[in-house]
Amino acid sequence: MSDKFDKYLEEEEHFLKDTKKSRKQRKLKSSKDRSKYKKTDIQKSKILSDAKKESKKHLDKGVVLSILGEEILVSFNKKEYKCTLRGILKKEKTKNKNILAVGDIVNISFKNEKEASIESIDKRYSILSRLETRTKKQSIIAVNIDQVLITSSVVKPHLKPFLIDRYIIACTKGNMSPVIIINKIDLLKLGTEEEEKYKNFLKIYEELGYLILSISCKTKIGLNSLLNVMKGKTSVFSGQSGCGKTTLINSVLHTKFKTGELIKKTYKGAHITTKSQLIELKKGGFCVDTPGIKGFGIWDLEMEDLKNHFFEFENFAKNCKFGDCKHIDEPSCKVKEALDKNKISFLRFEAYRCLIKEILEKKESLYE
Ligand SMILES: Nc1nc2c(ncn2[C@@H]2O[C@H](COP(=O)(O)OP(=O)(O)O)[C@@H](O)[C@H]2O)c(=O)[nH]1
Ligand SMILES: [Mg+2]
Ligand SMILES: [Zn+2]
Repeated sequence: MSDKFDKYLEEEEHFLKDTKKSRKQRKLKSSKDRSKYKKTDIQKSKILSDAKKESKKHLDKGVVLSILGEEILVSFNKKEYKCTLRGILKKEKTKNKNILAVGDIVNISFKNEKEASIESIDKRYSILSRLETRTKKQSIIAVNIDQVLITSSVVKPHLKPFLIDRYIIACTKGNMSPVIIINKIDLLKLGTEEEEKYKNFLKIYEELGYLILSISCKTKIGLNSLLNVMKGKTSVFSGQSGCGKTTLINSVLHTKFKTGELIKKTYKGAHITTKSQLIELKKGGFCVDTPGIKGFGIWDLEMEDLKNHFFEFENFAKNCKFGDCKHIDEPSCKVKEALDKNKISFLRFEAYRCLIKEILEKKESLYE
């Protein structure tokens, strides 16, 4: 934190030096002999004068609704303002794309009826992020969120338990609670493989204690439960594109955001939602709609995250022969034994296997 602050300070000083042959500099020159002052003294006095400036300025707290390139929309008192970033934050943003995210609480000063300037950003209490696979960097989806509404569907697109596991891990890591939504249950046909898969999923994940809402926007099943879960909280709808996130929002909030027809061959959504946006609920709370992403990589996935997530393994894992057993091909592994006896679900174990492979491969590639 202090490193970051020093950096800000350096940059601001640089900024002053280069662009503002300002009052400040003239003052510095005209004062008797500043050279005897150490740099730290100058820094201190700068911090003080900045603090004074800040305290004179009246700032209001708003929340970031959306960010599209340079255009930042902030809500204050139920009104929207087009905002720009204060110089120093703007510089920081070119280096760190995640400096500002949807859901950030910002301190703003107004320019006029429609525009304001973001002077500073408050500390975040939760962060939903993912691994940007192309750049291998963290990409923040939204911040200051209470719960992630992990949205999936049946048939179009198919239910993908592995993807849901990934979202749950990201959610716990970022300090939010998960709610699993299975949409389009109107498409389930009795006796089909898809129905079997859905029932199996429900059984396993409900037993593990997750809250699951089965919904159909088409027949309006489960919409009231969803609204109740959303009331008074900040939620983010996240999940594969085409599973009905925007339709769910329109159905419960009576909004008219654009939804996508499915591209028939792949059953993938047409990526109609192009940016994340925060929407205010009339009865209190917010929700965020997010654009579809193809896969979901977990940012900074660690062994500890797997231990926490696959908590039902622990009862068996404590009796494995090796204390650091990864339950893959070690001898006398009690987790594998439990799997063979159906005491651990095959679905969960497979999800675990994929994720641990990811961690091990990443670690290996570090040694190359
Ligand atoms: N059959 C059925 N189709 C749905 C349901 N909910 C959404 N859809 C359709 O699924 C498609 C994708 O919806 P959209 O909300 O754009 O998905 P998003 O990409 O997750 O935001 C649209 O054609 C919707 O009409 C549902 O409950 N049942
Ligand atoms: Mg959408
Ligand atoms: Zn083991």
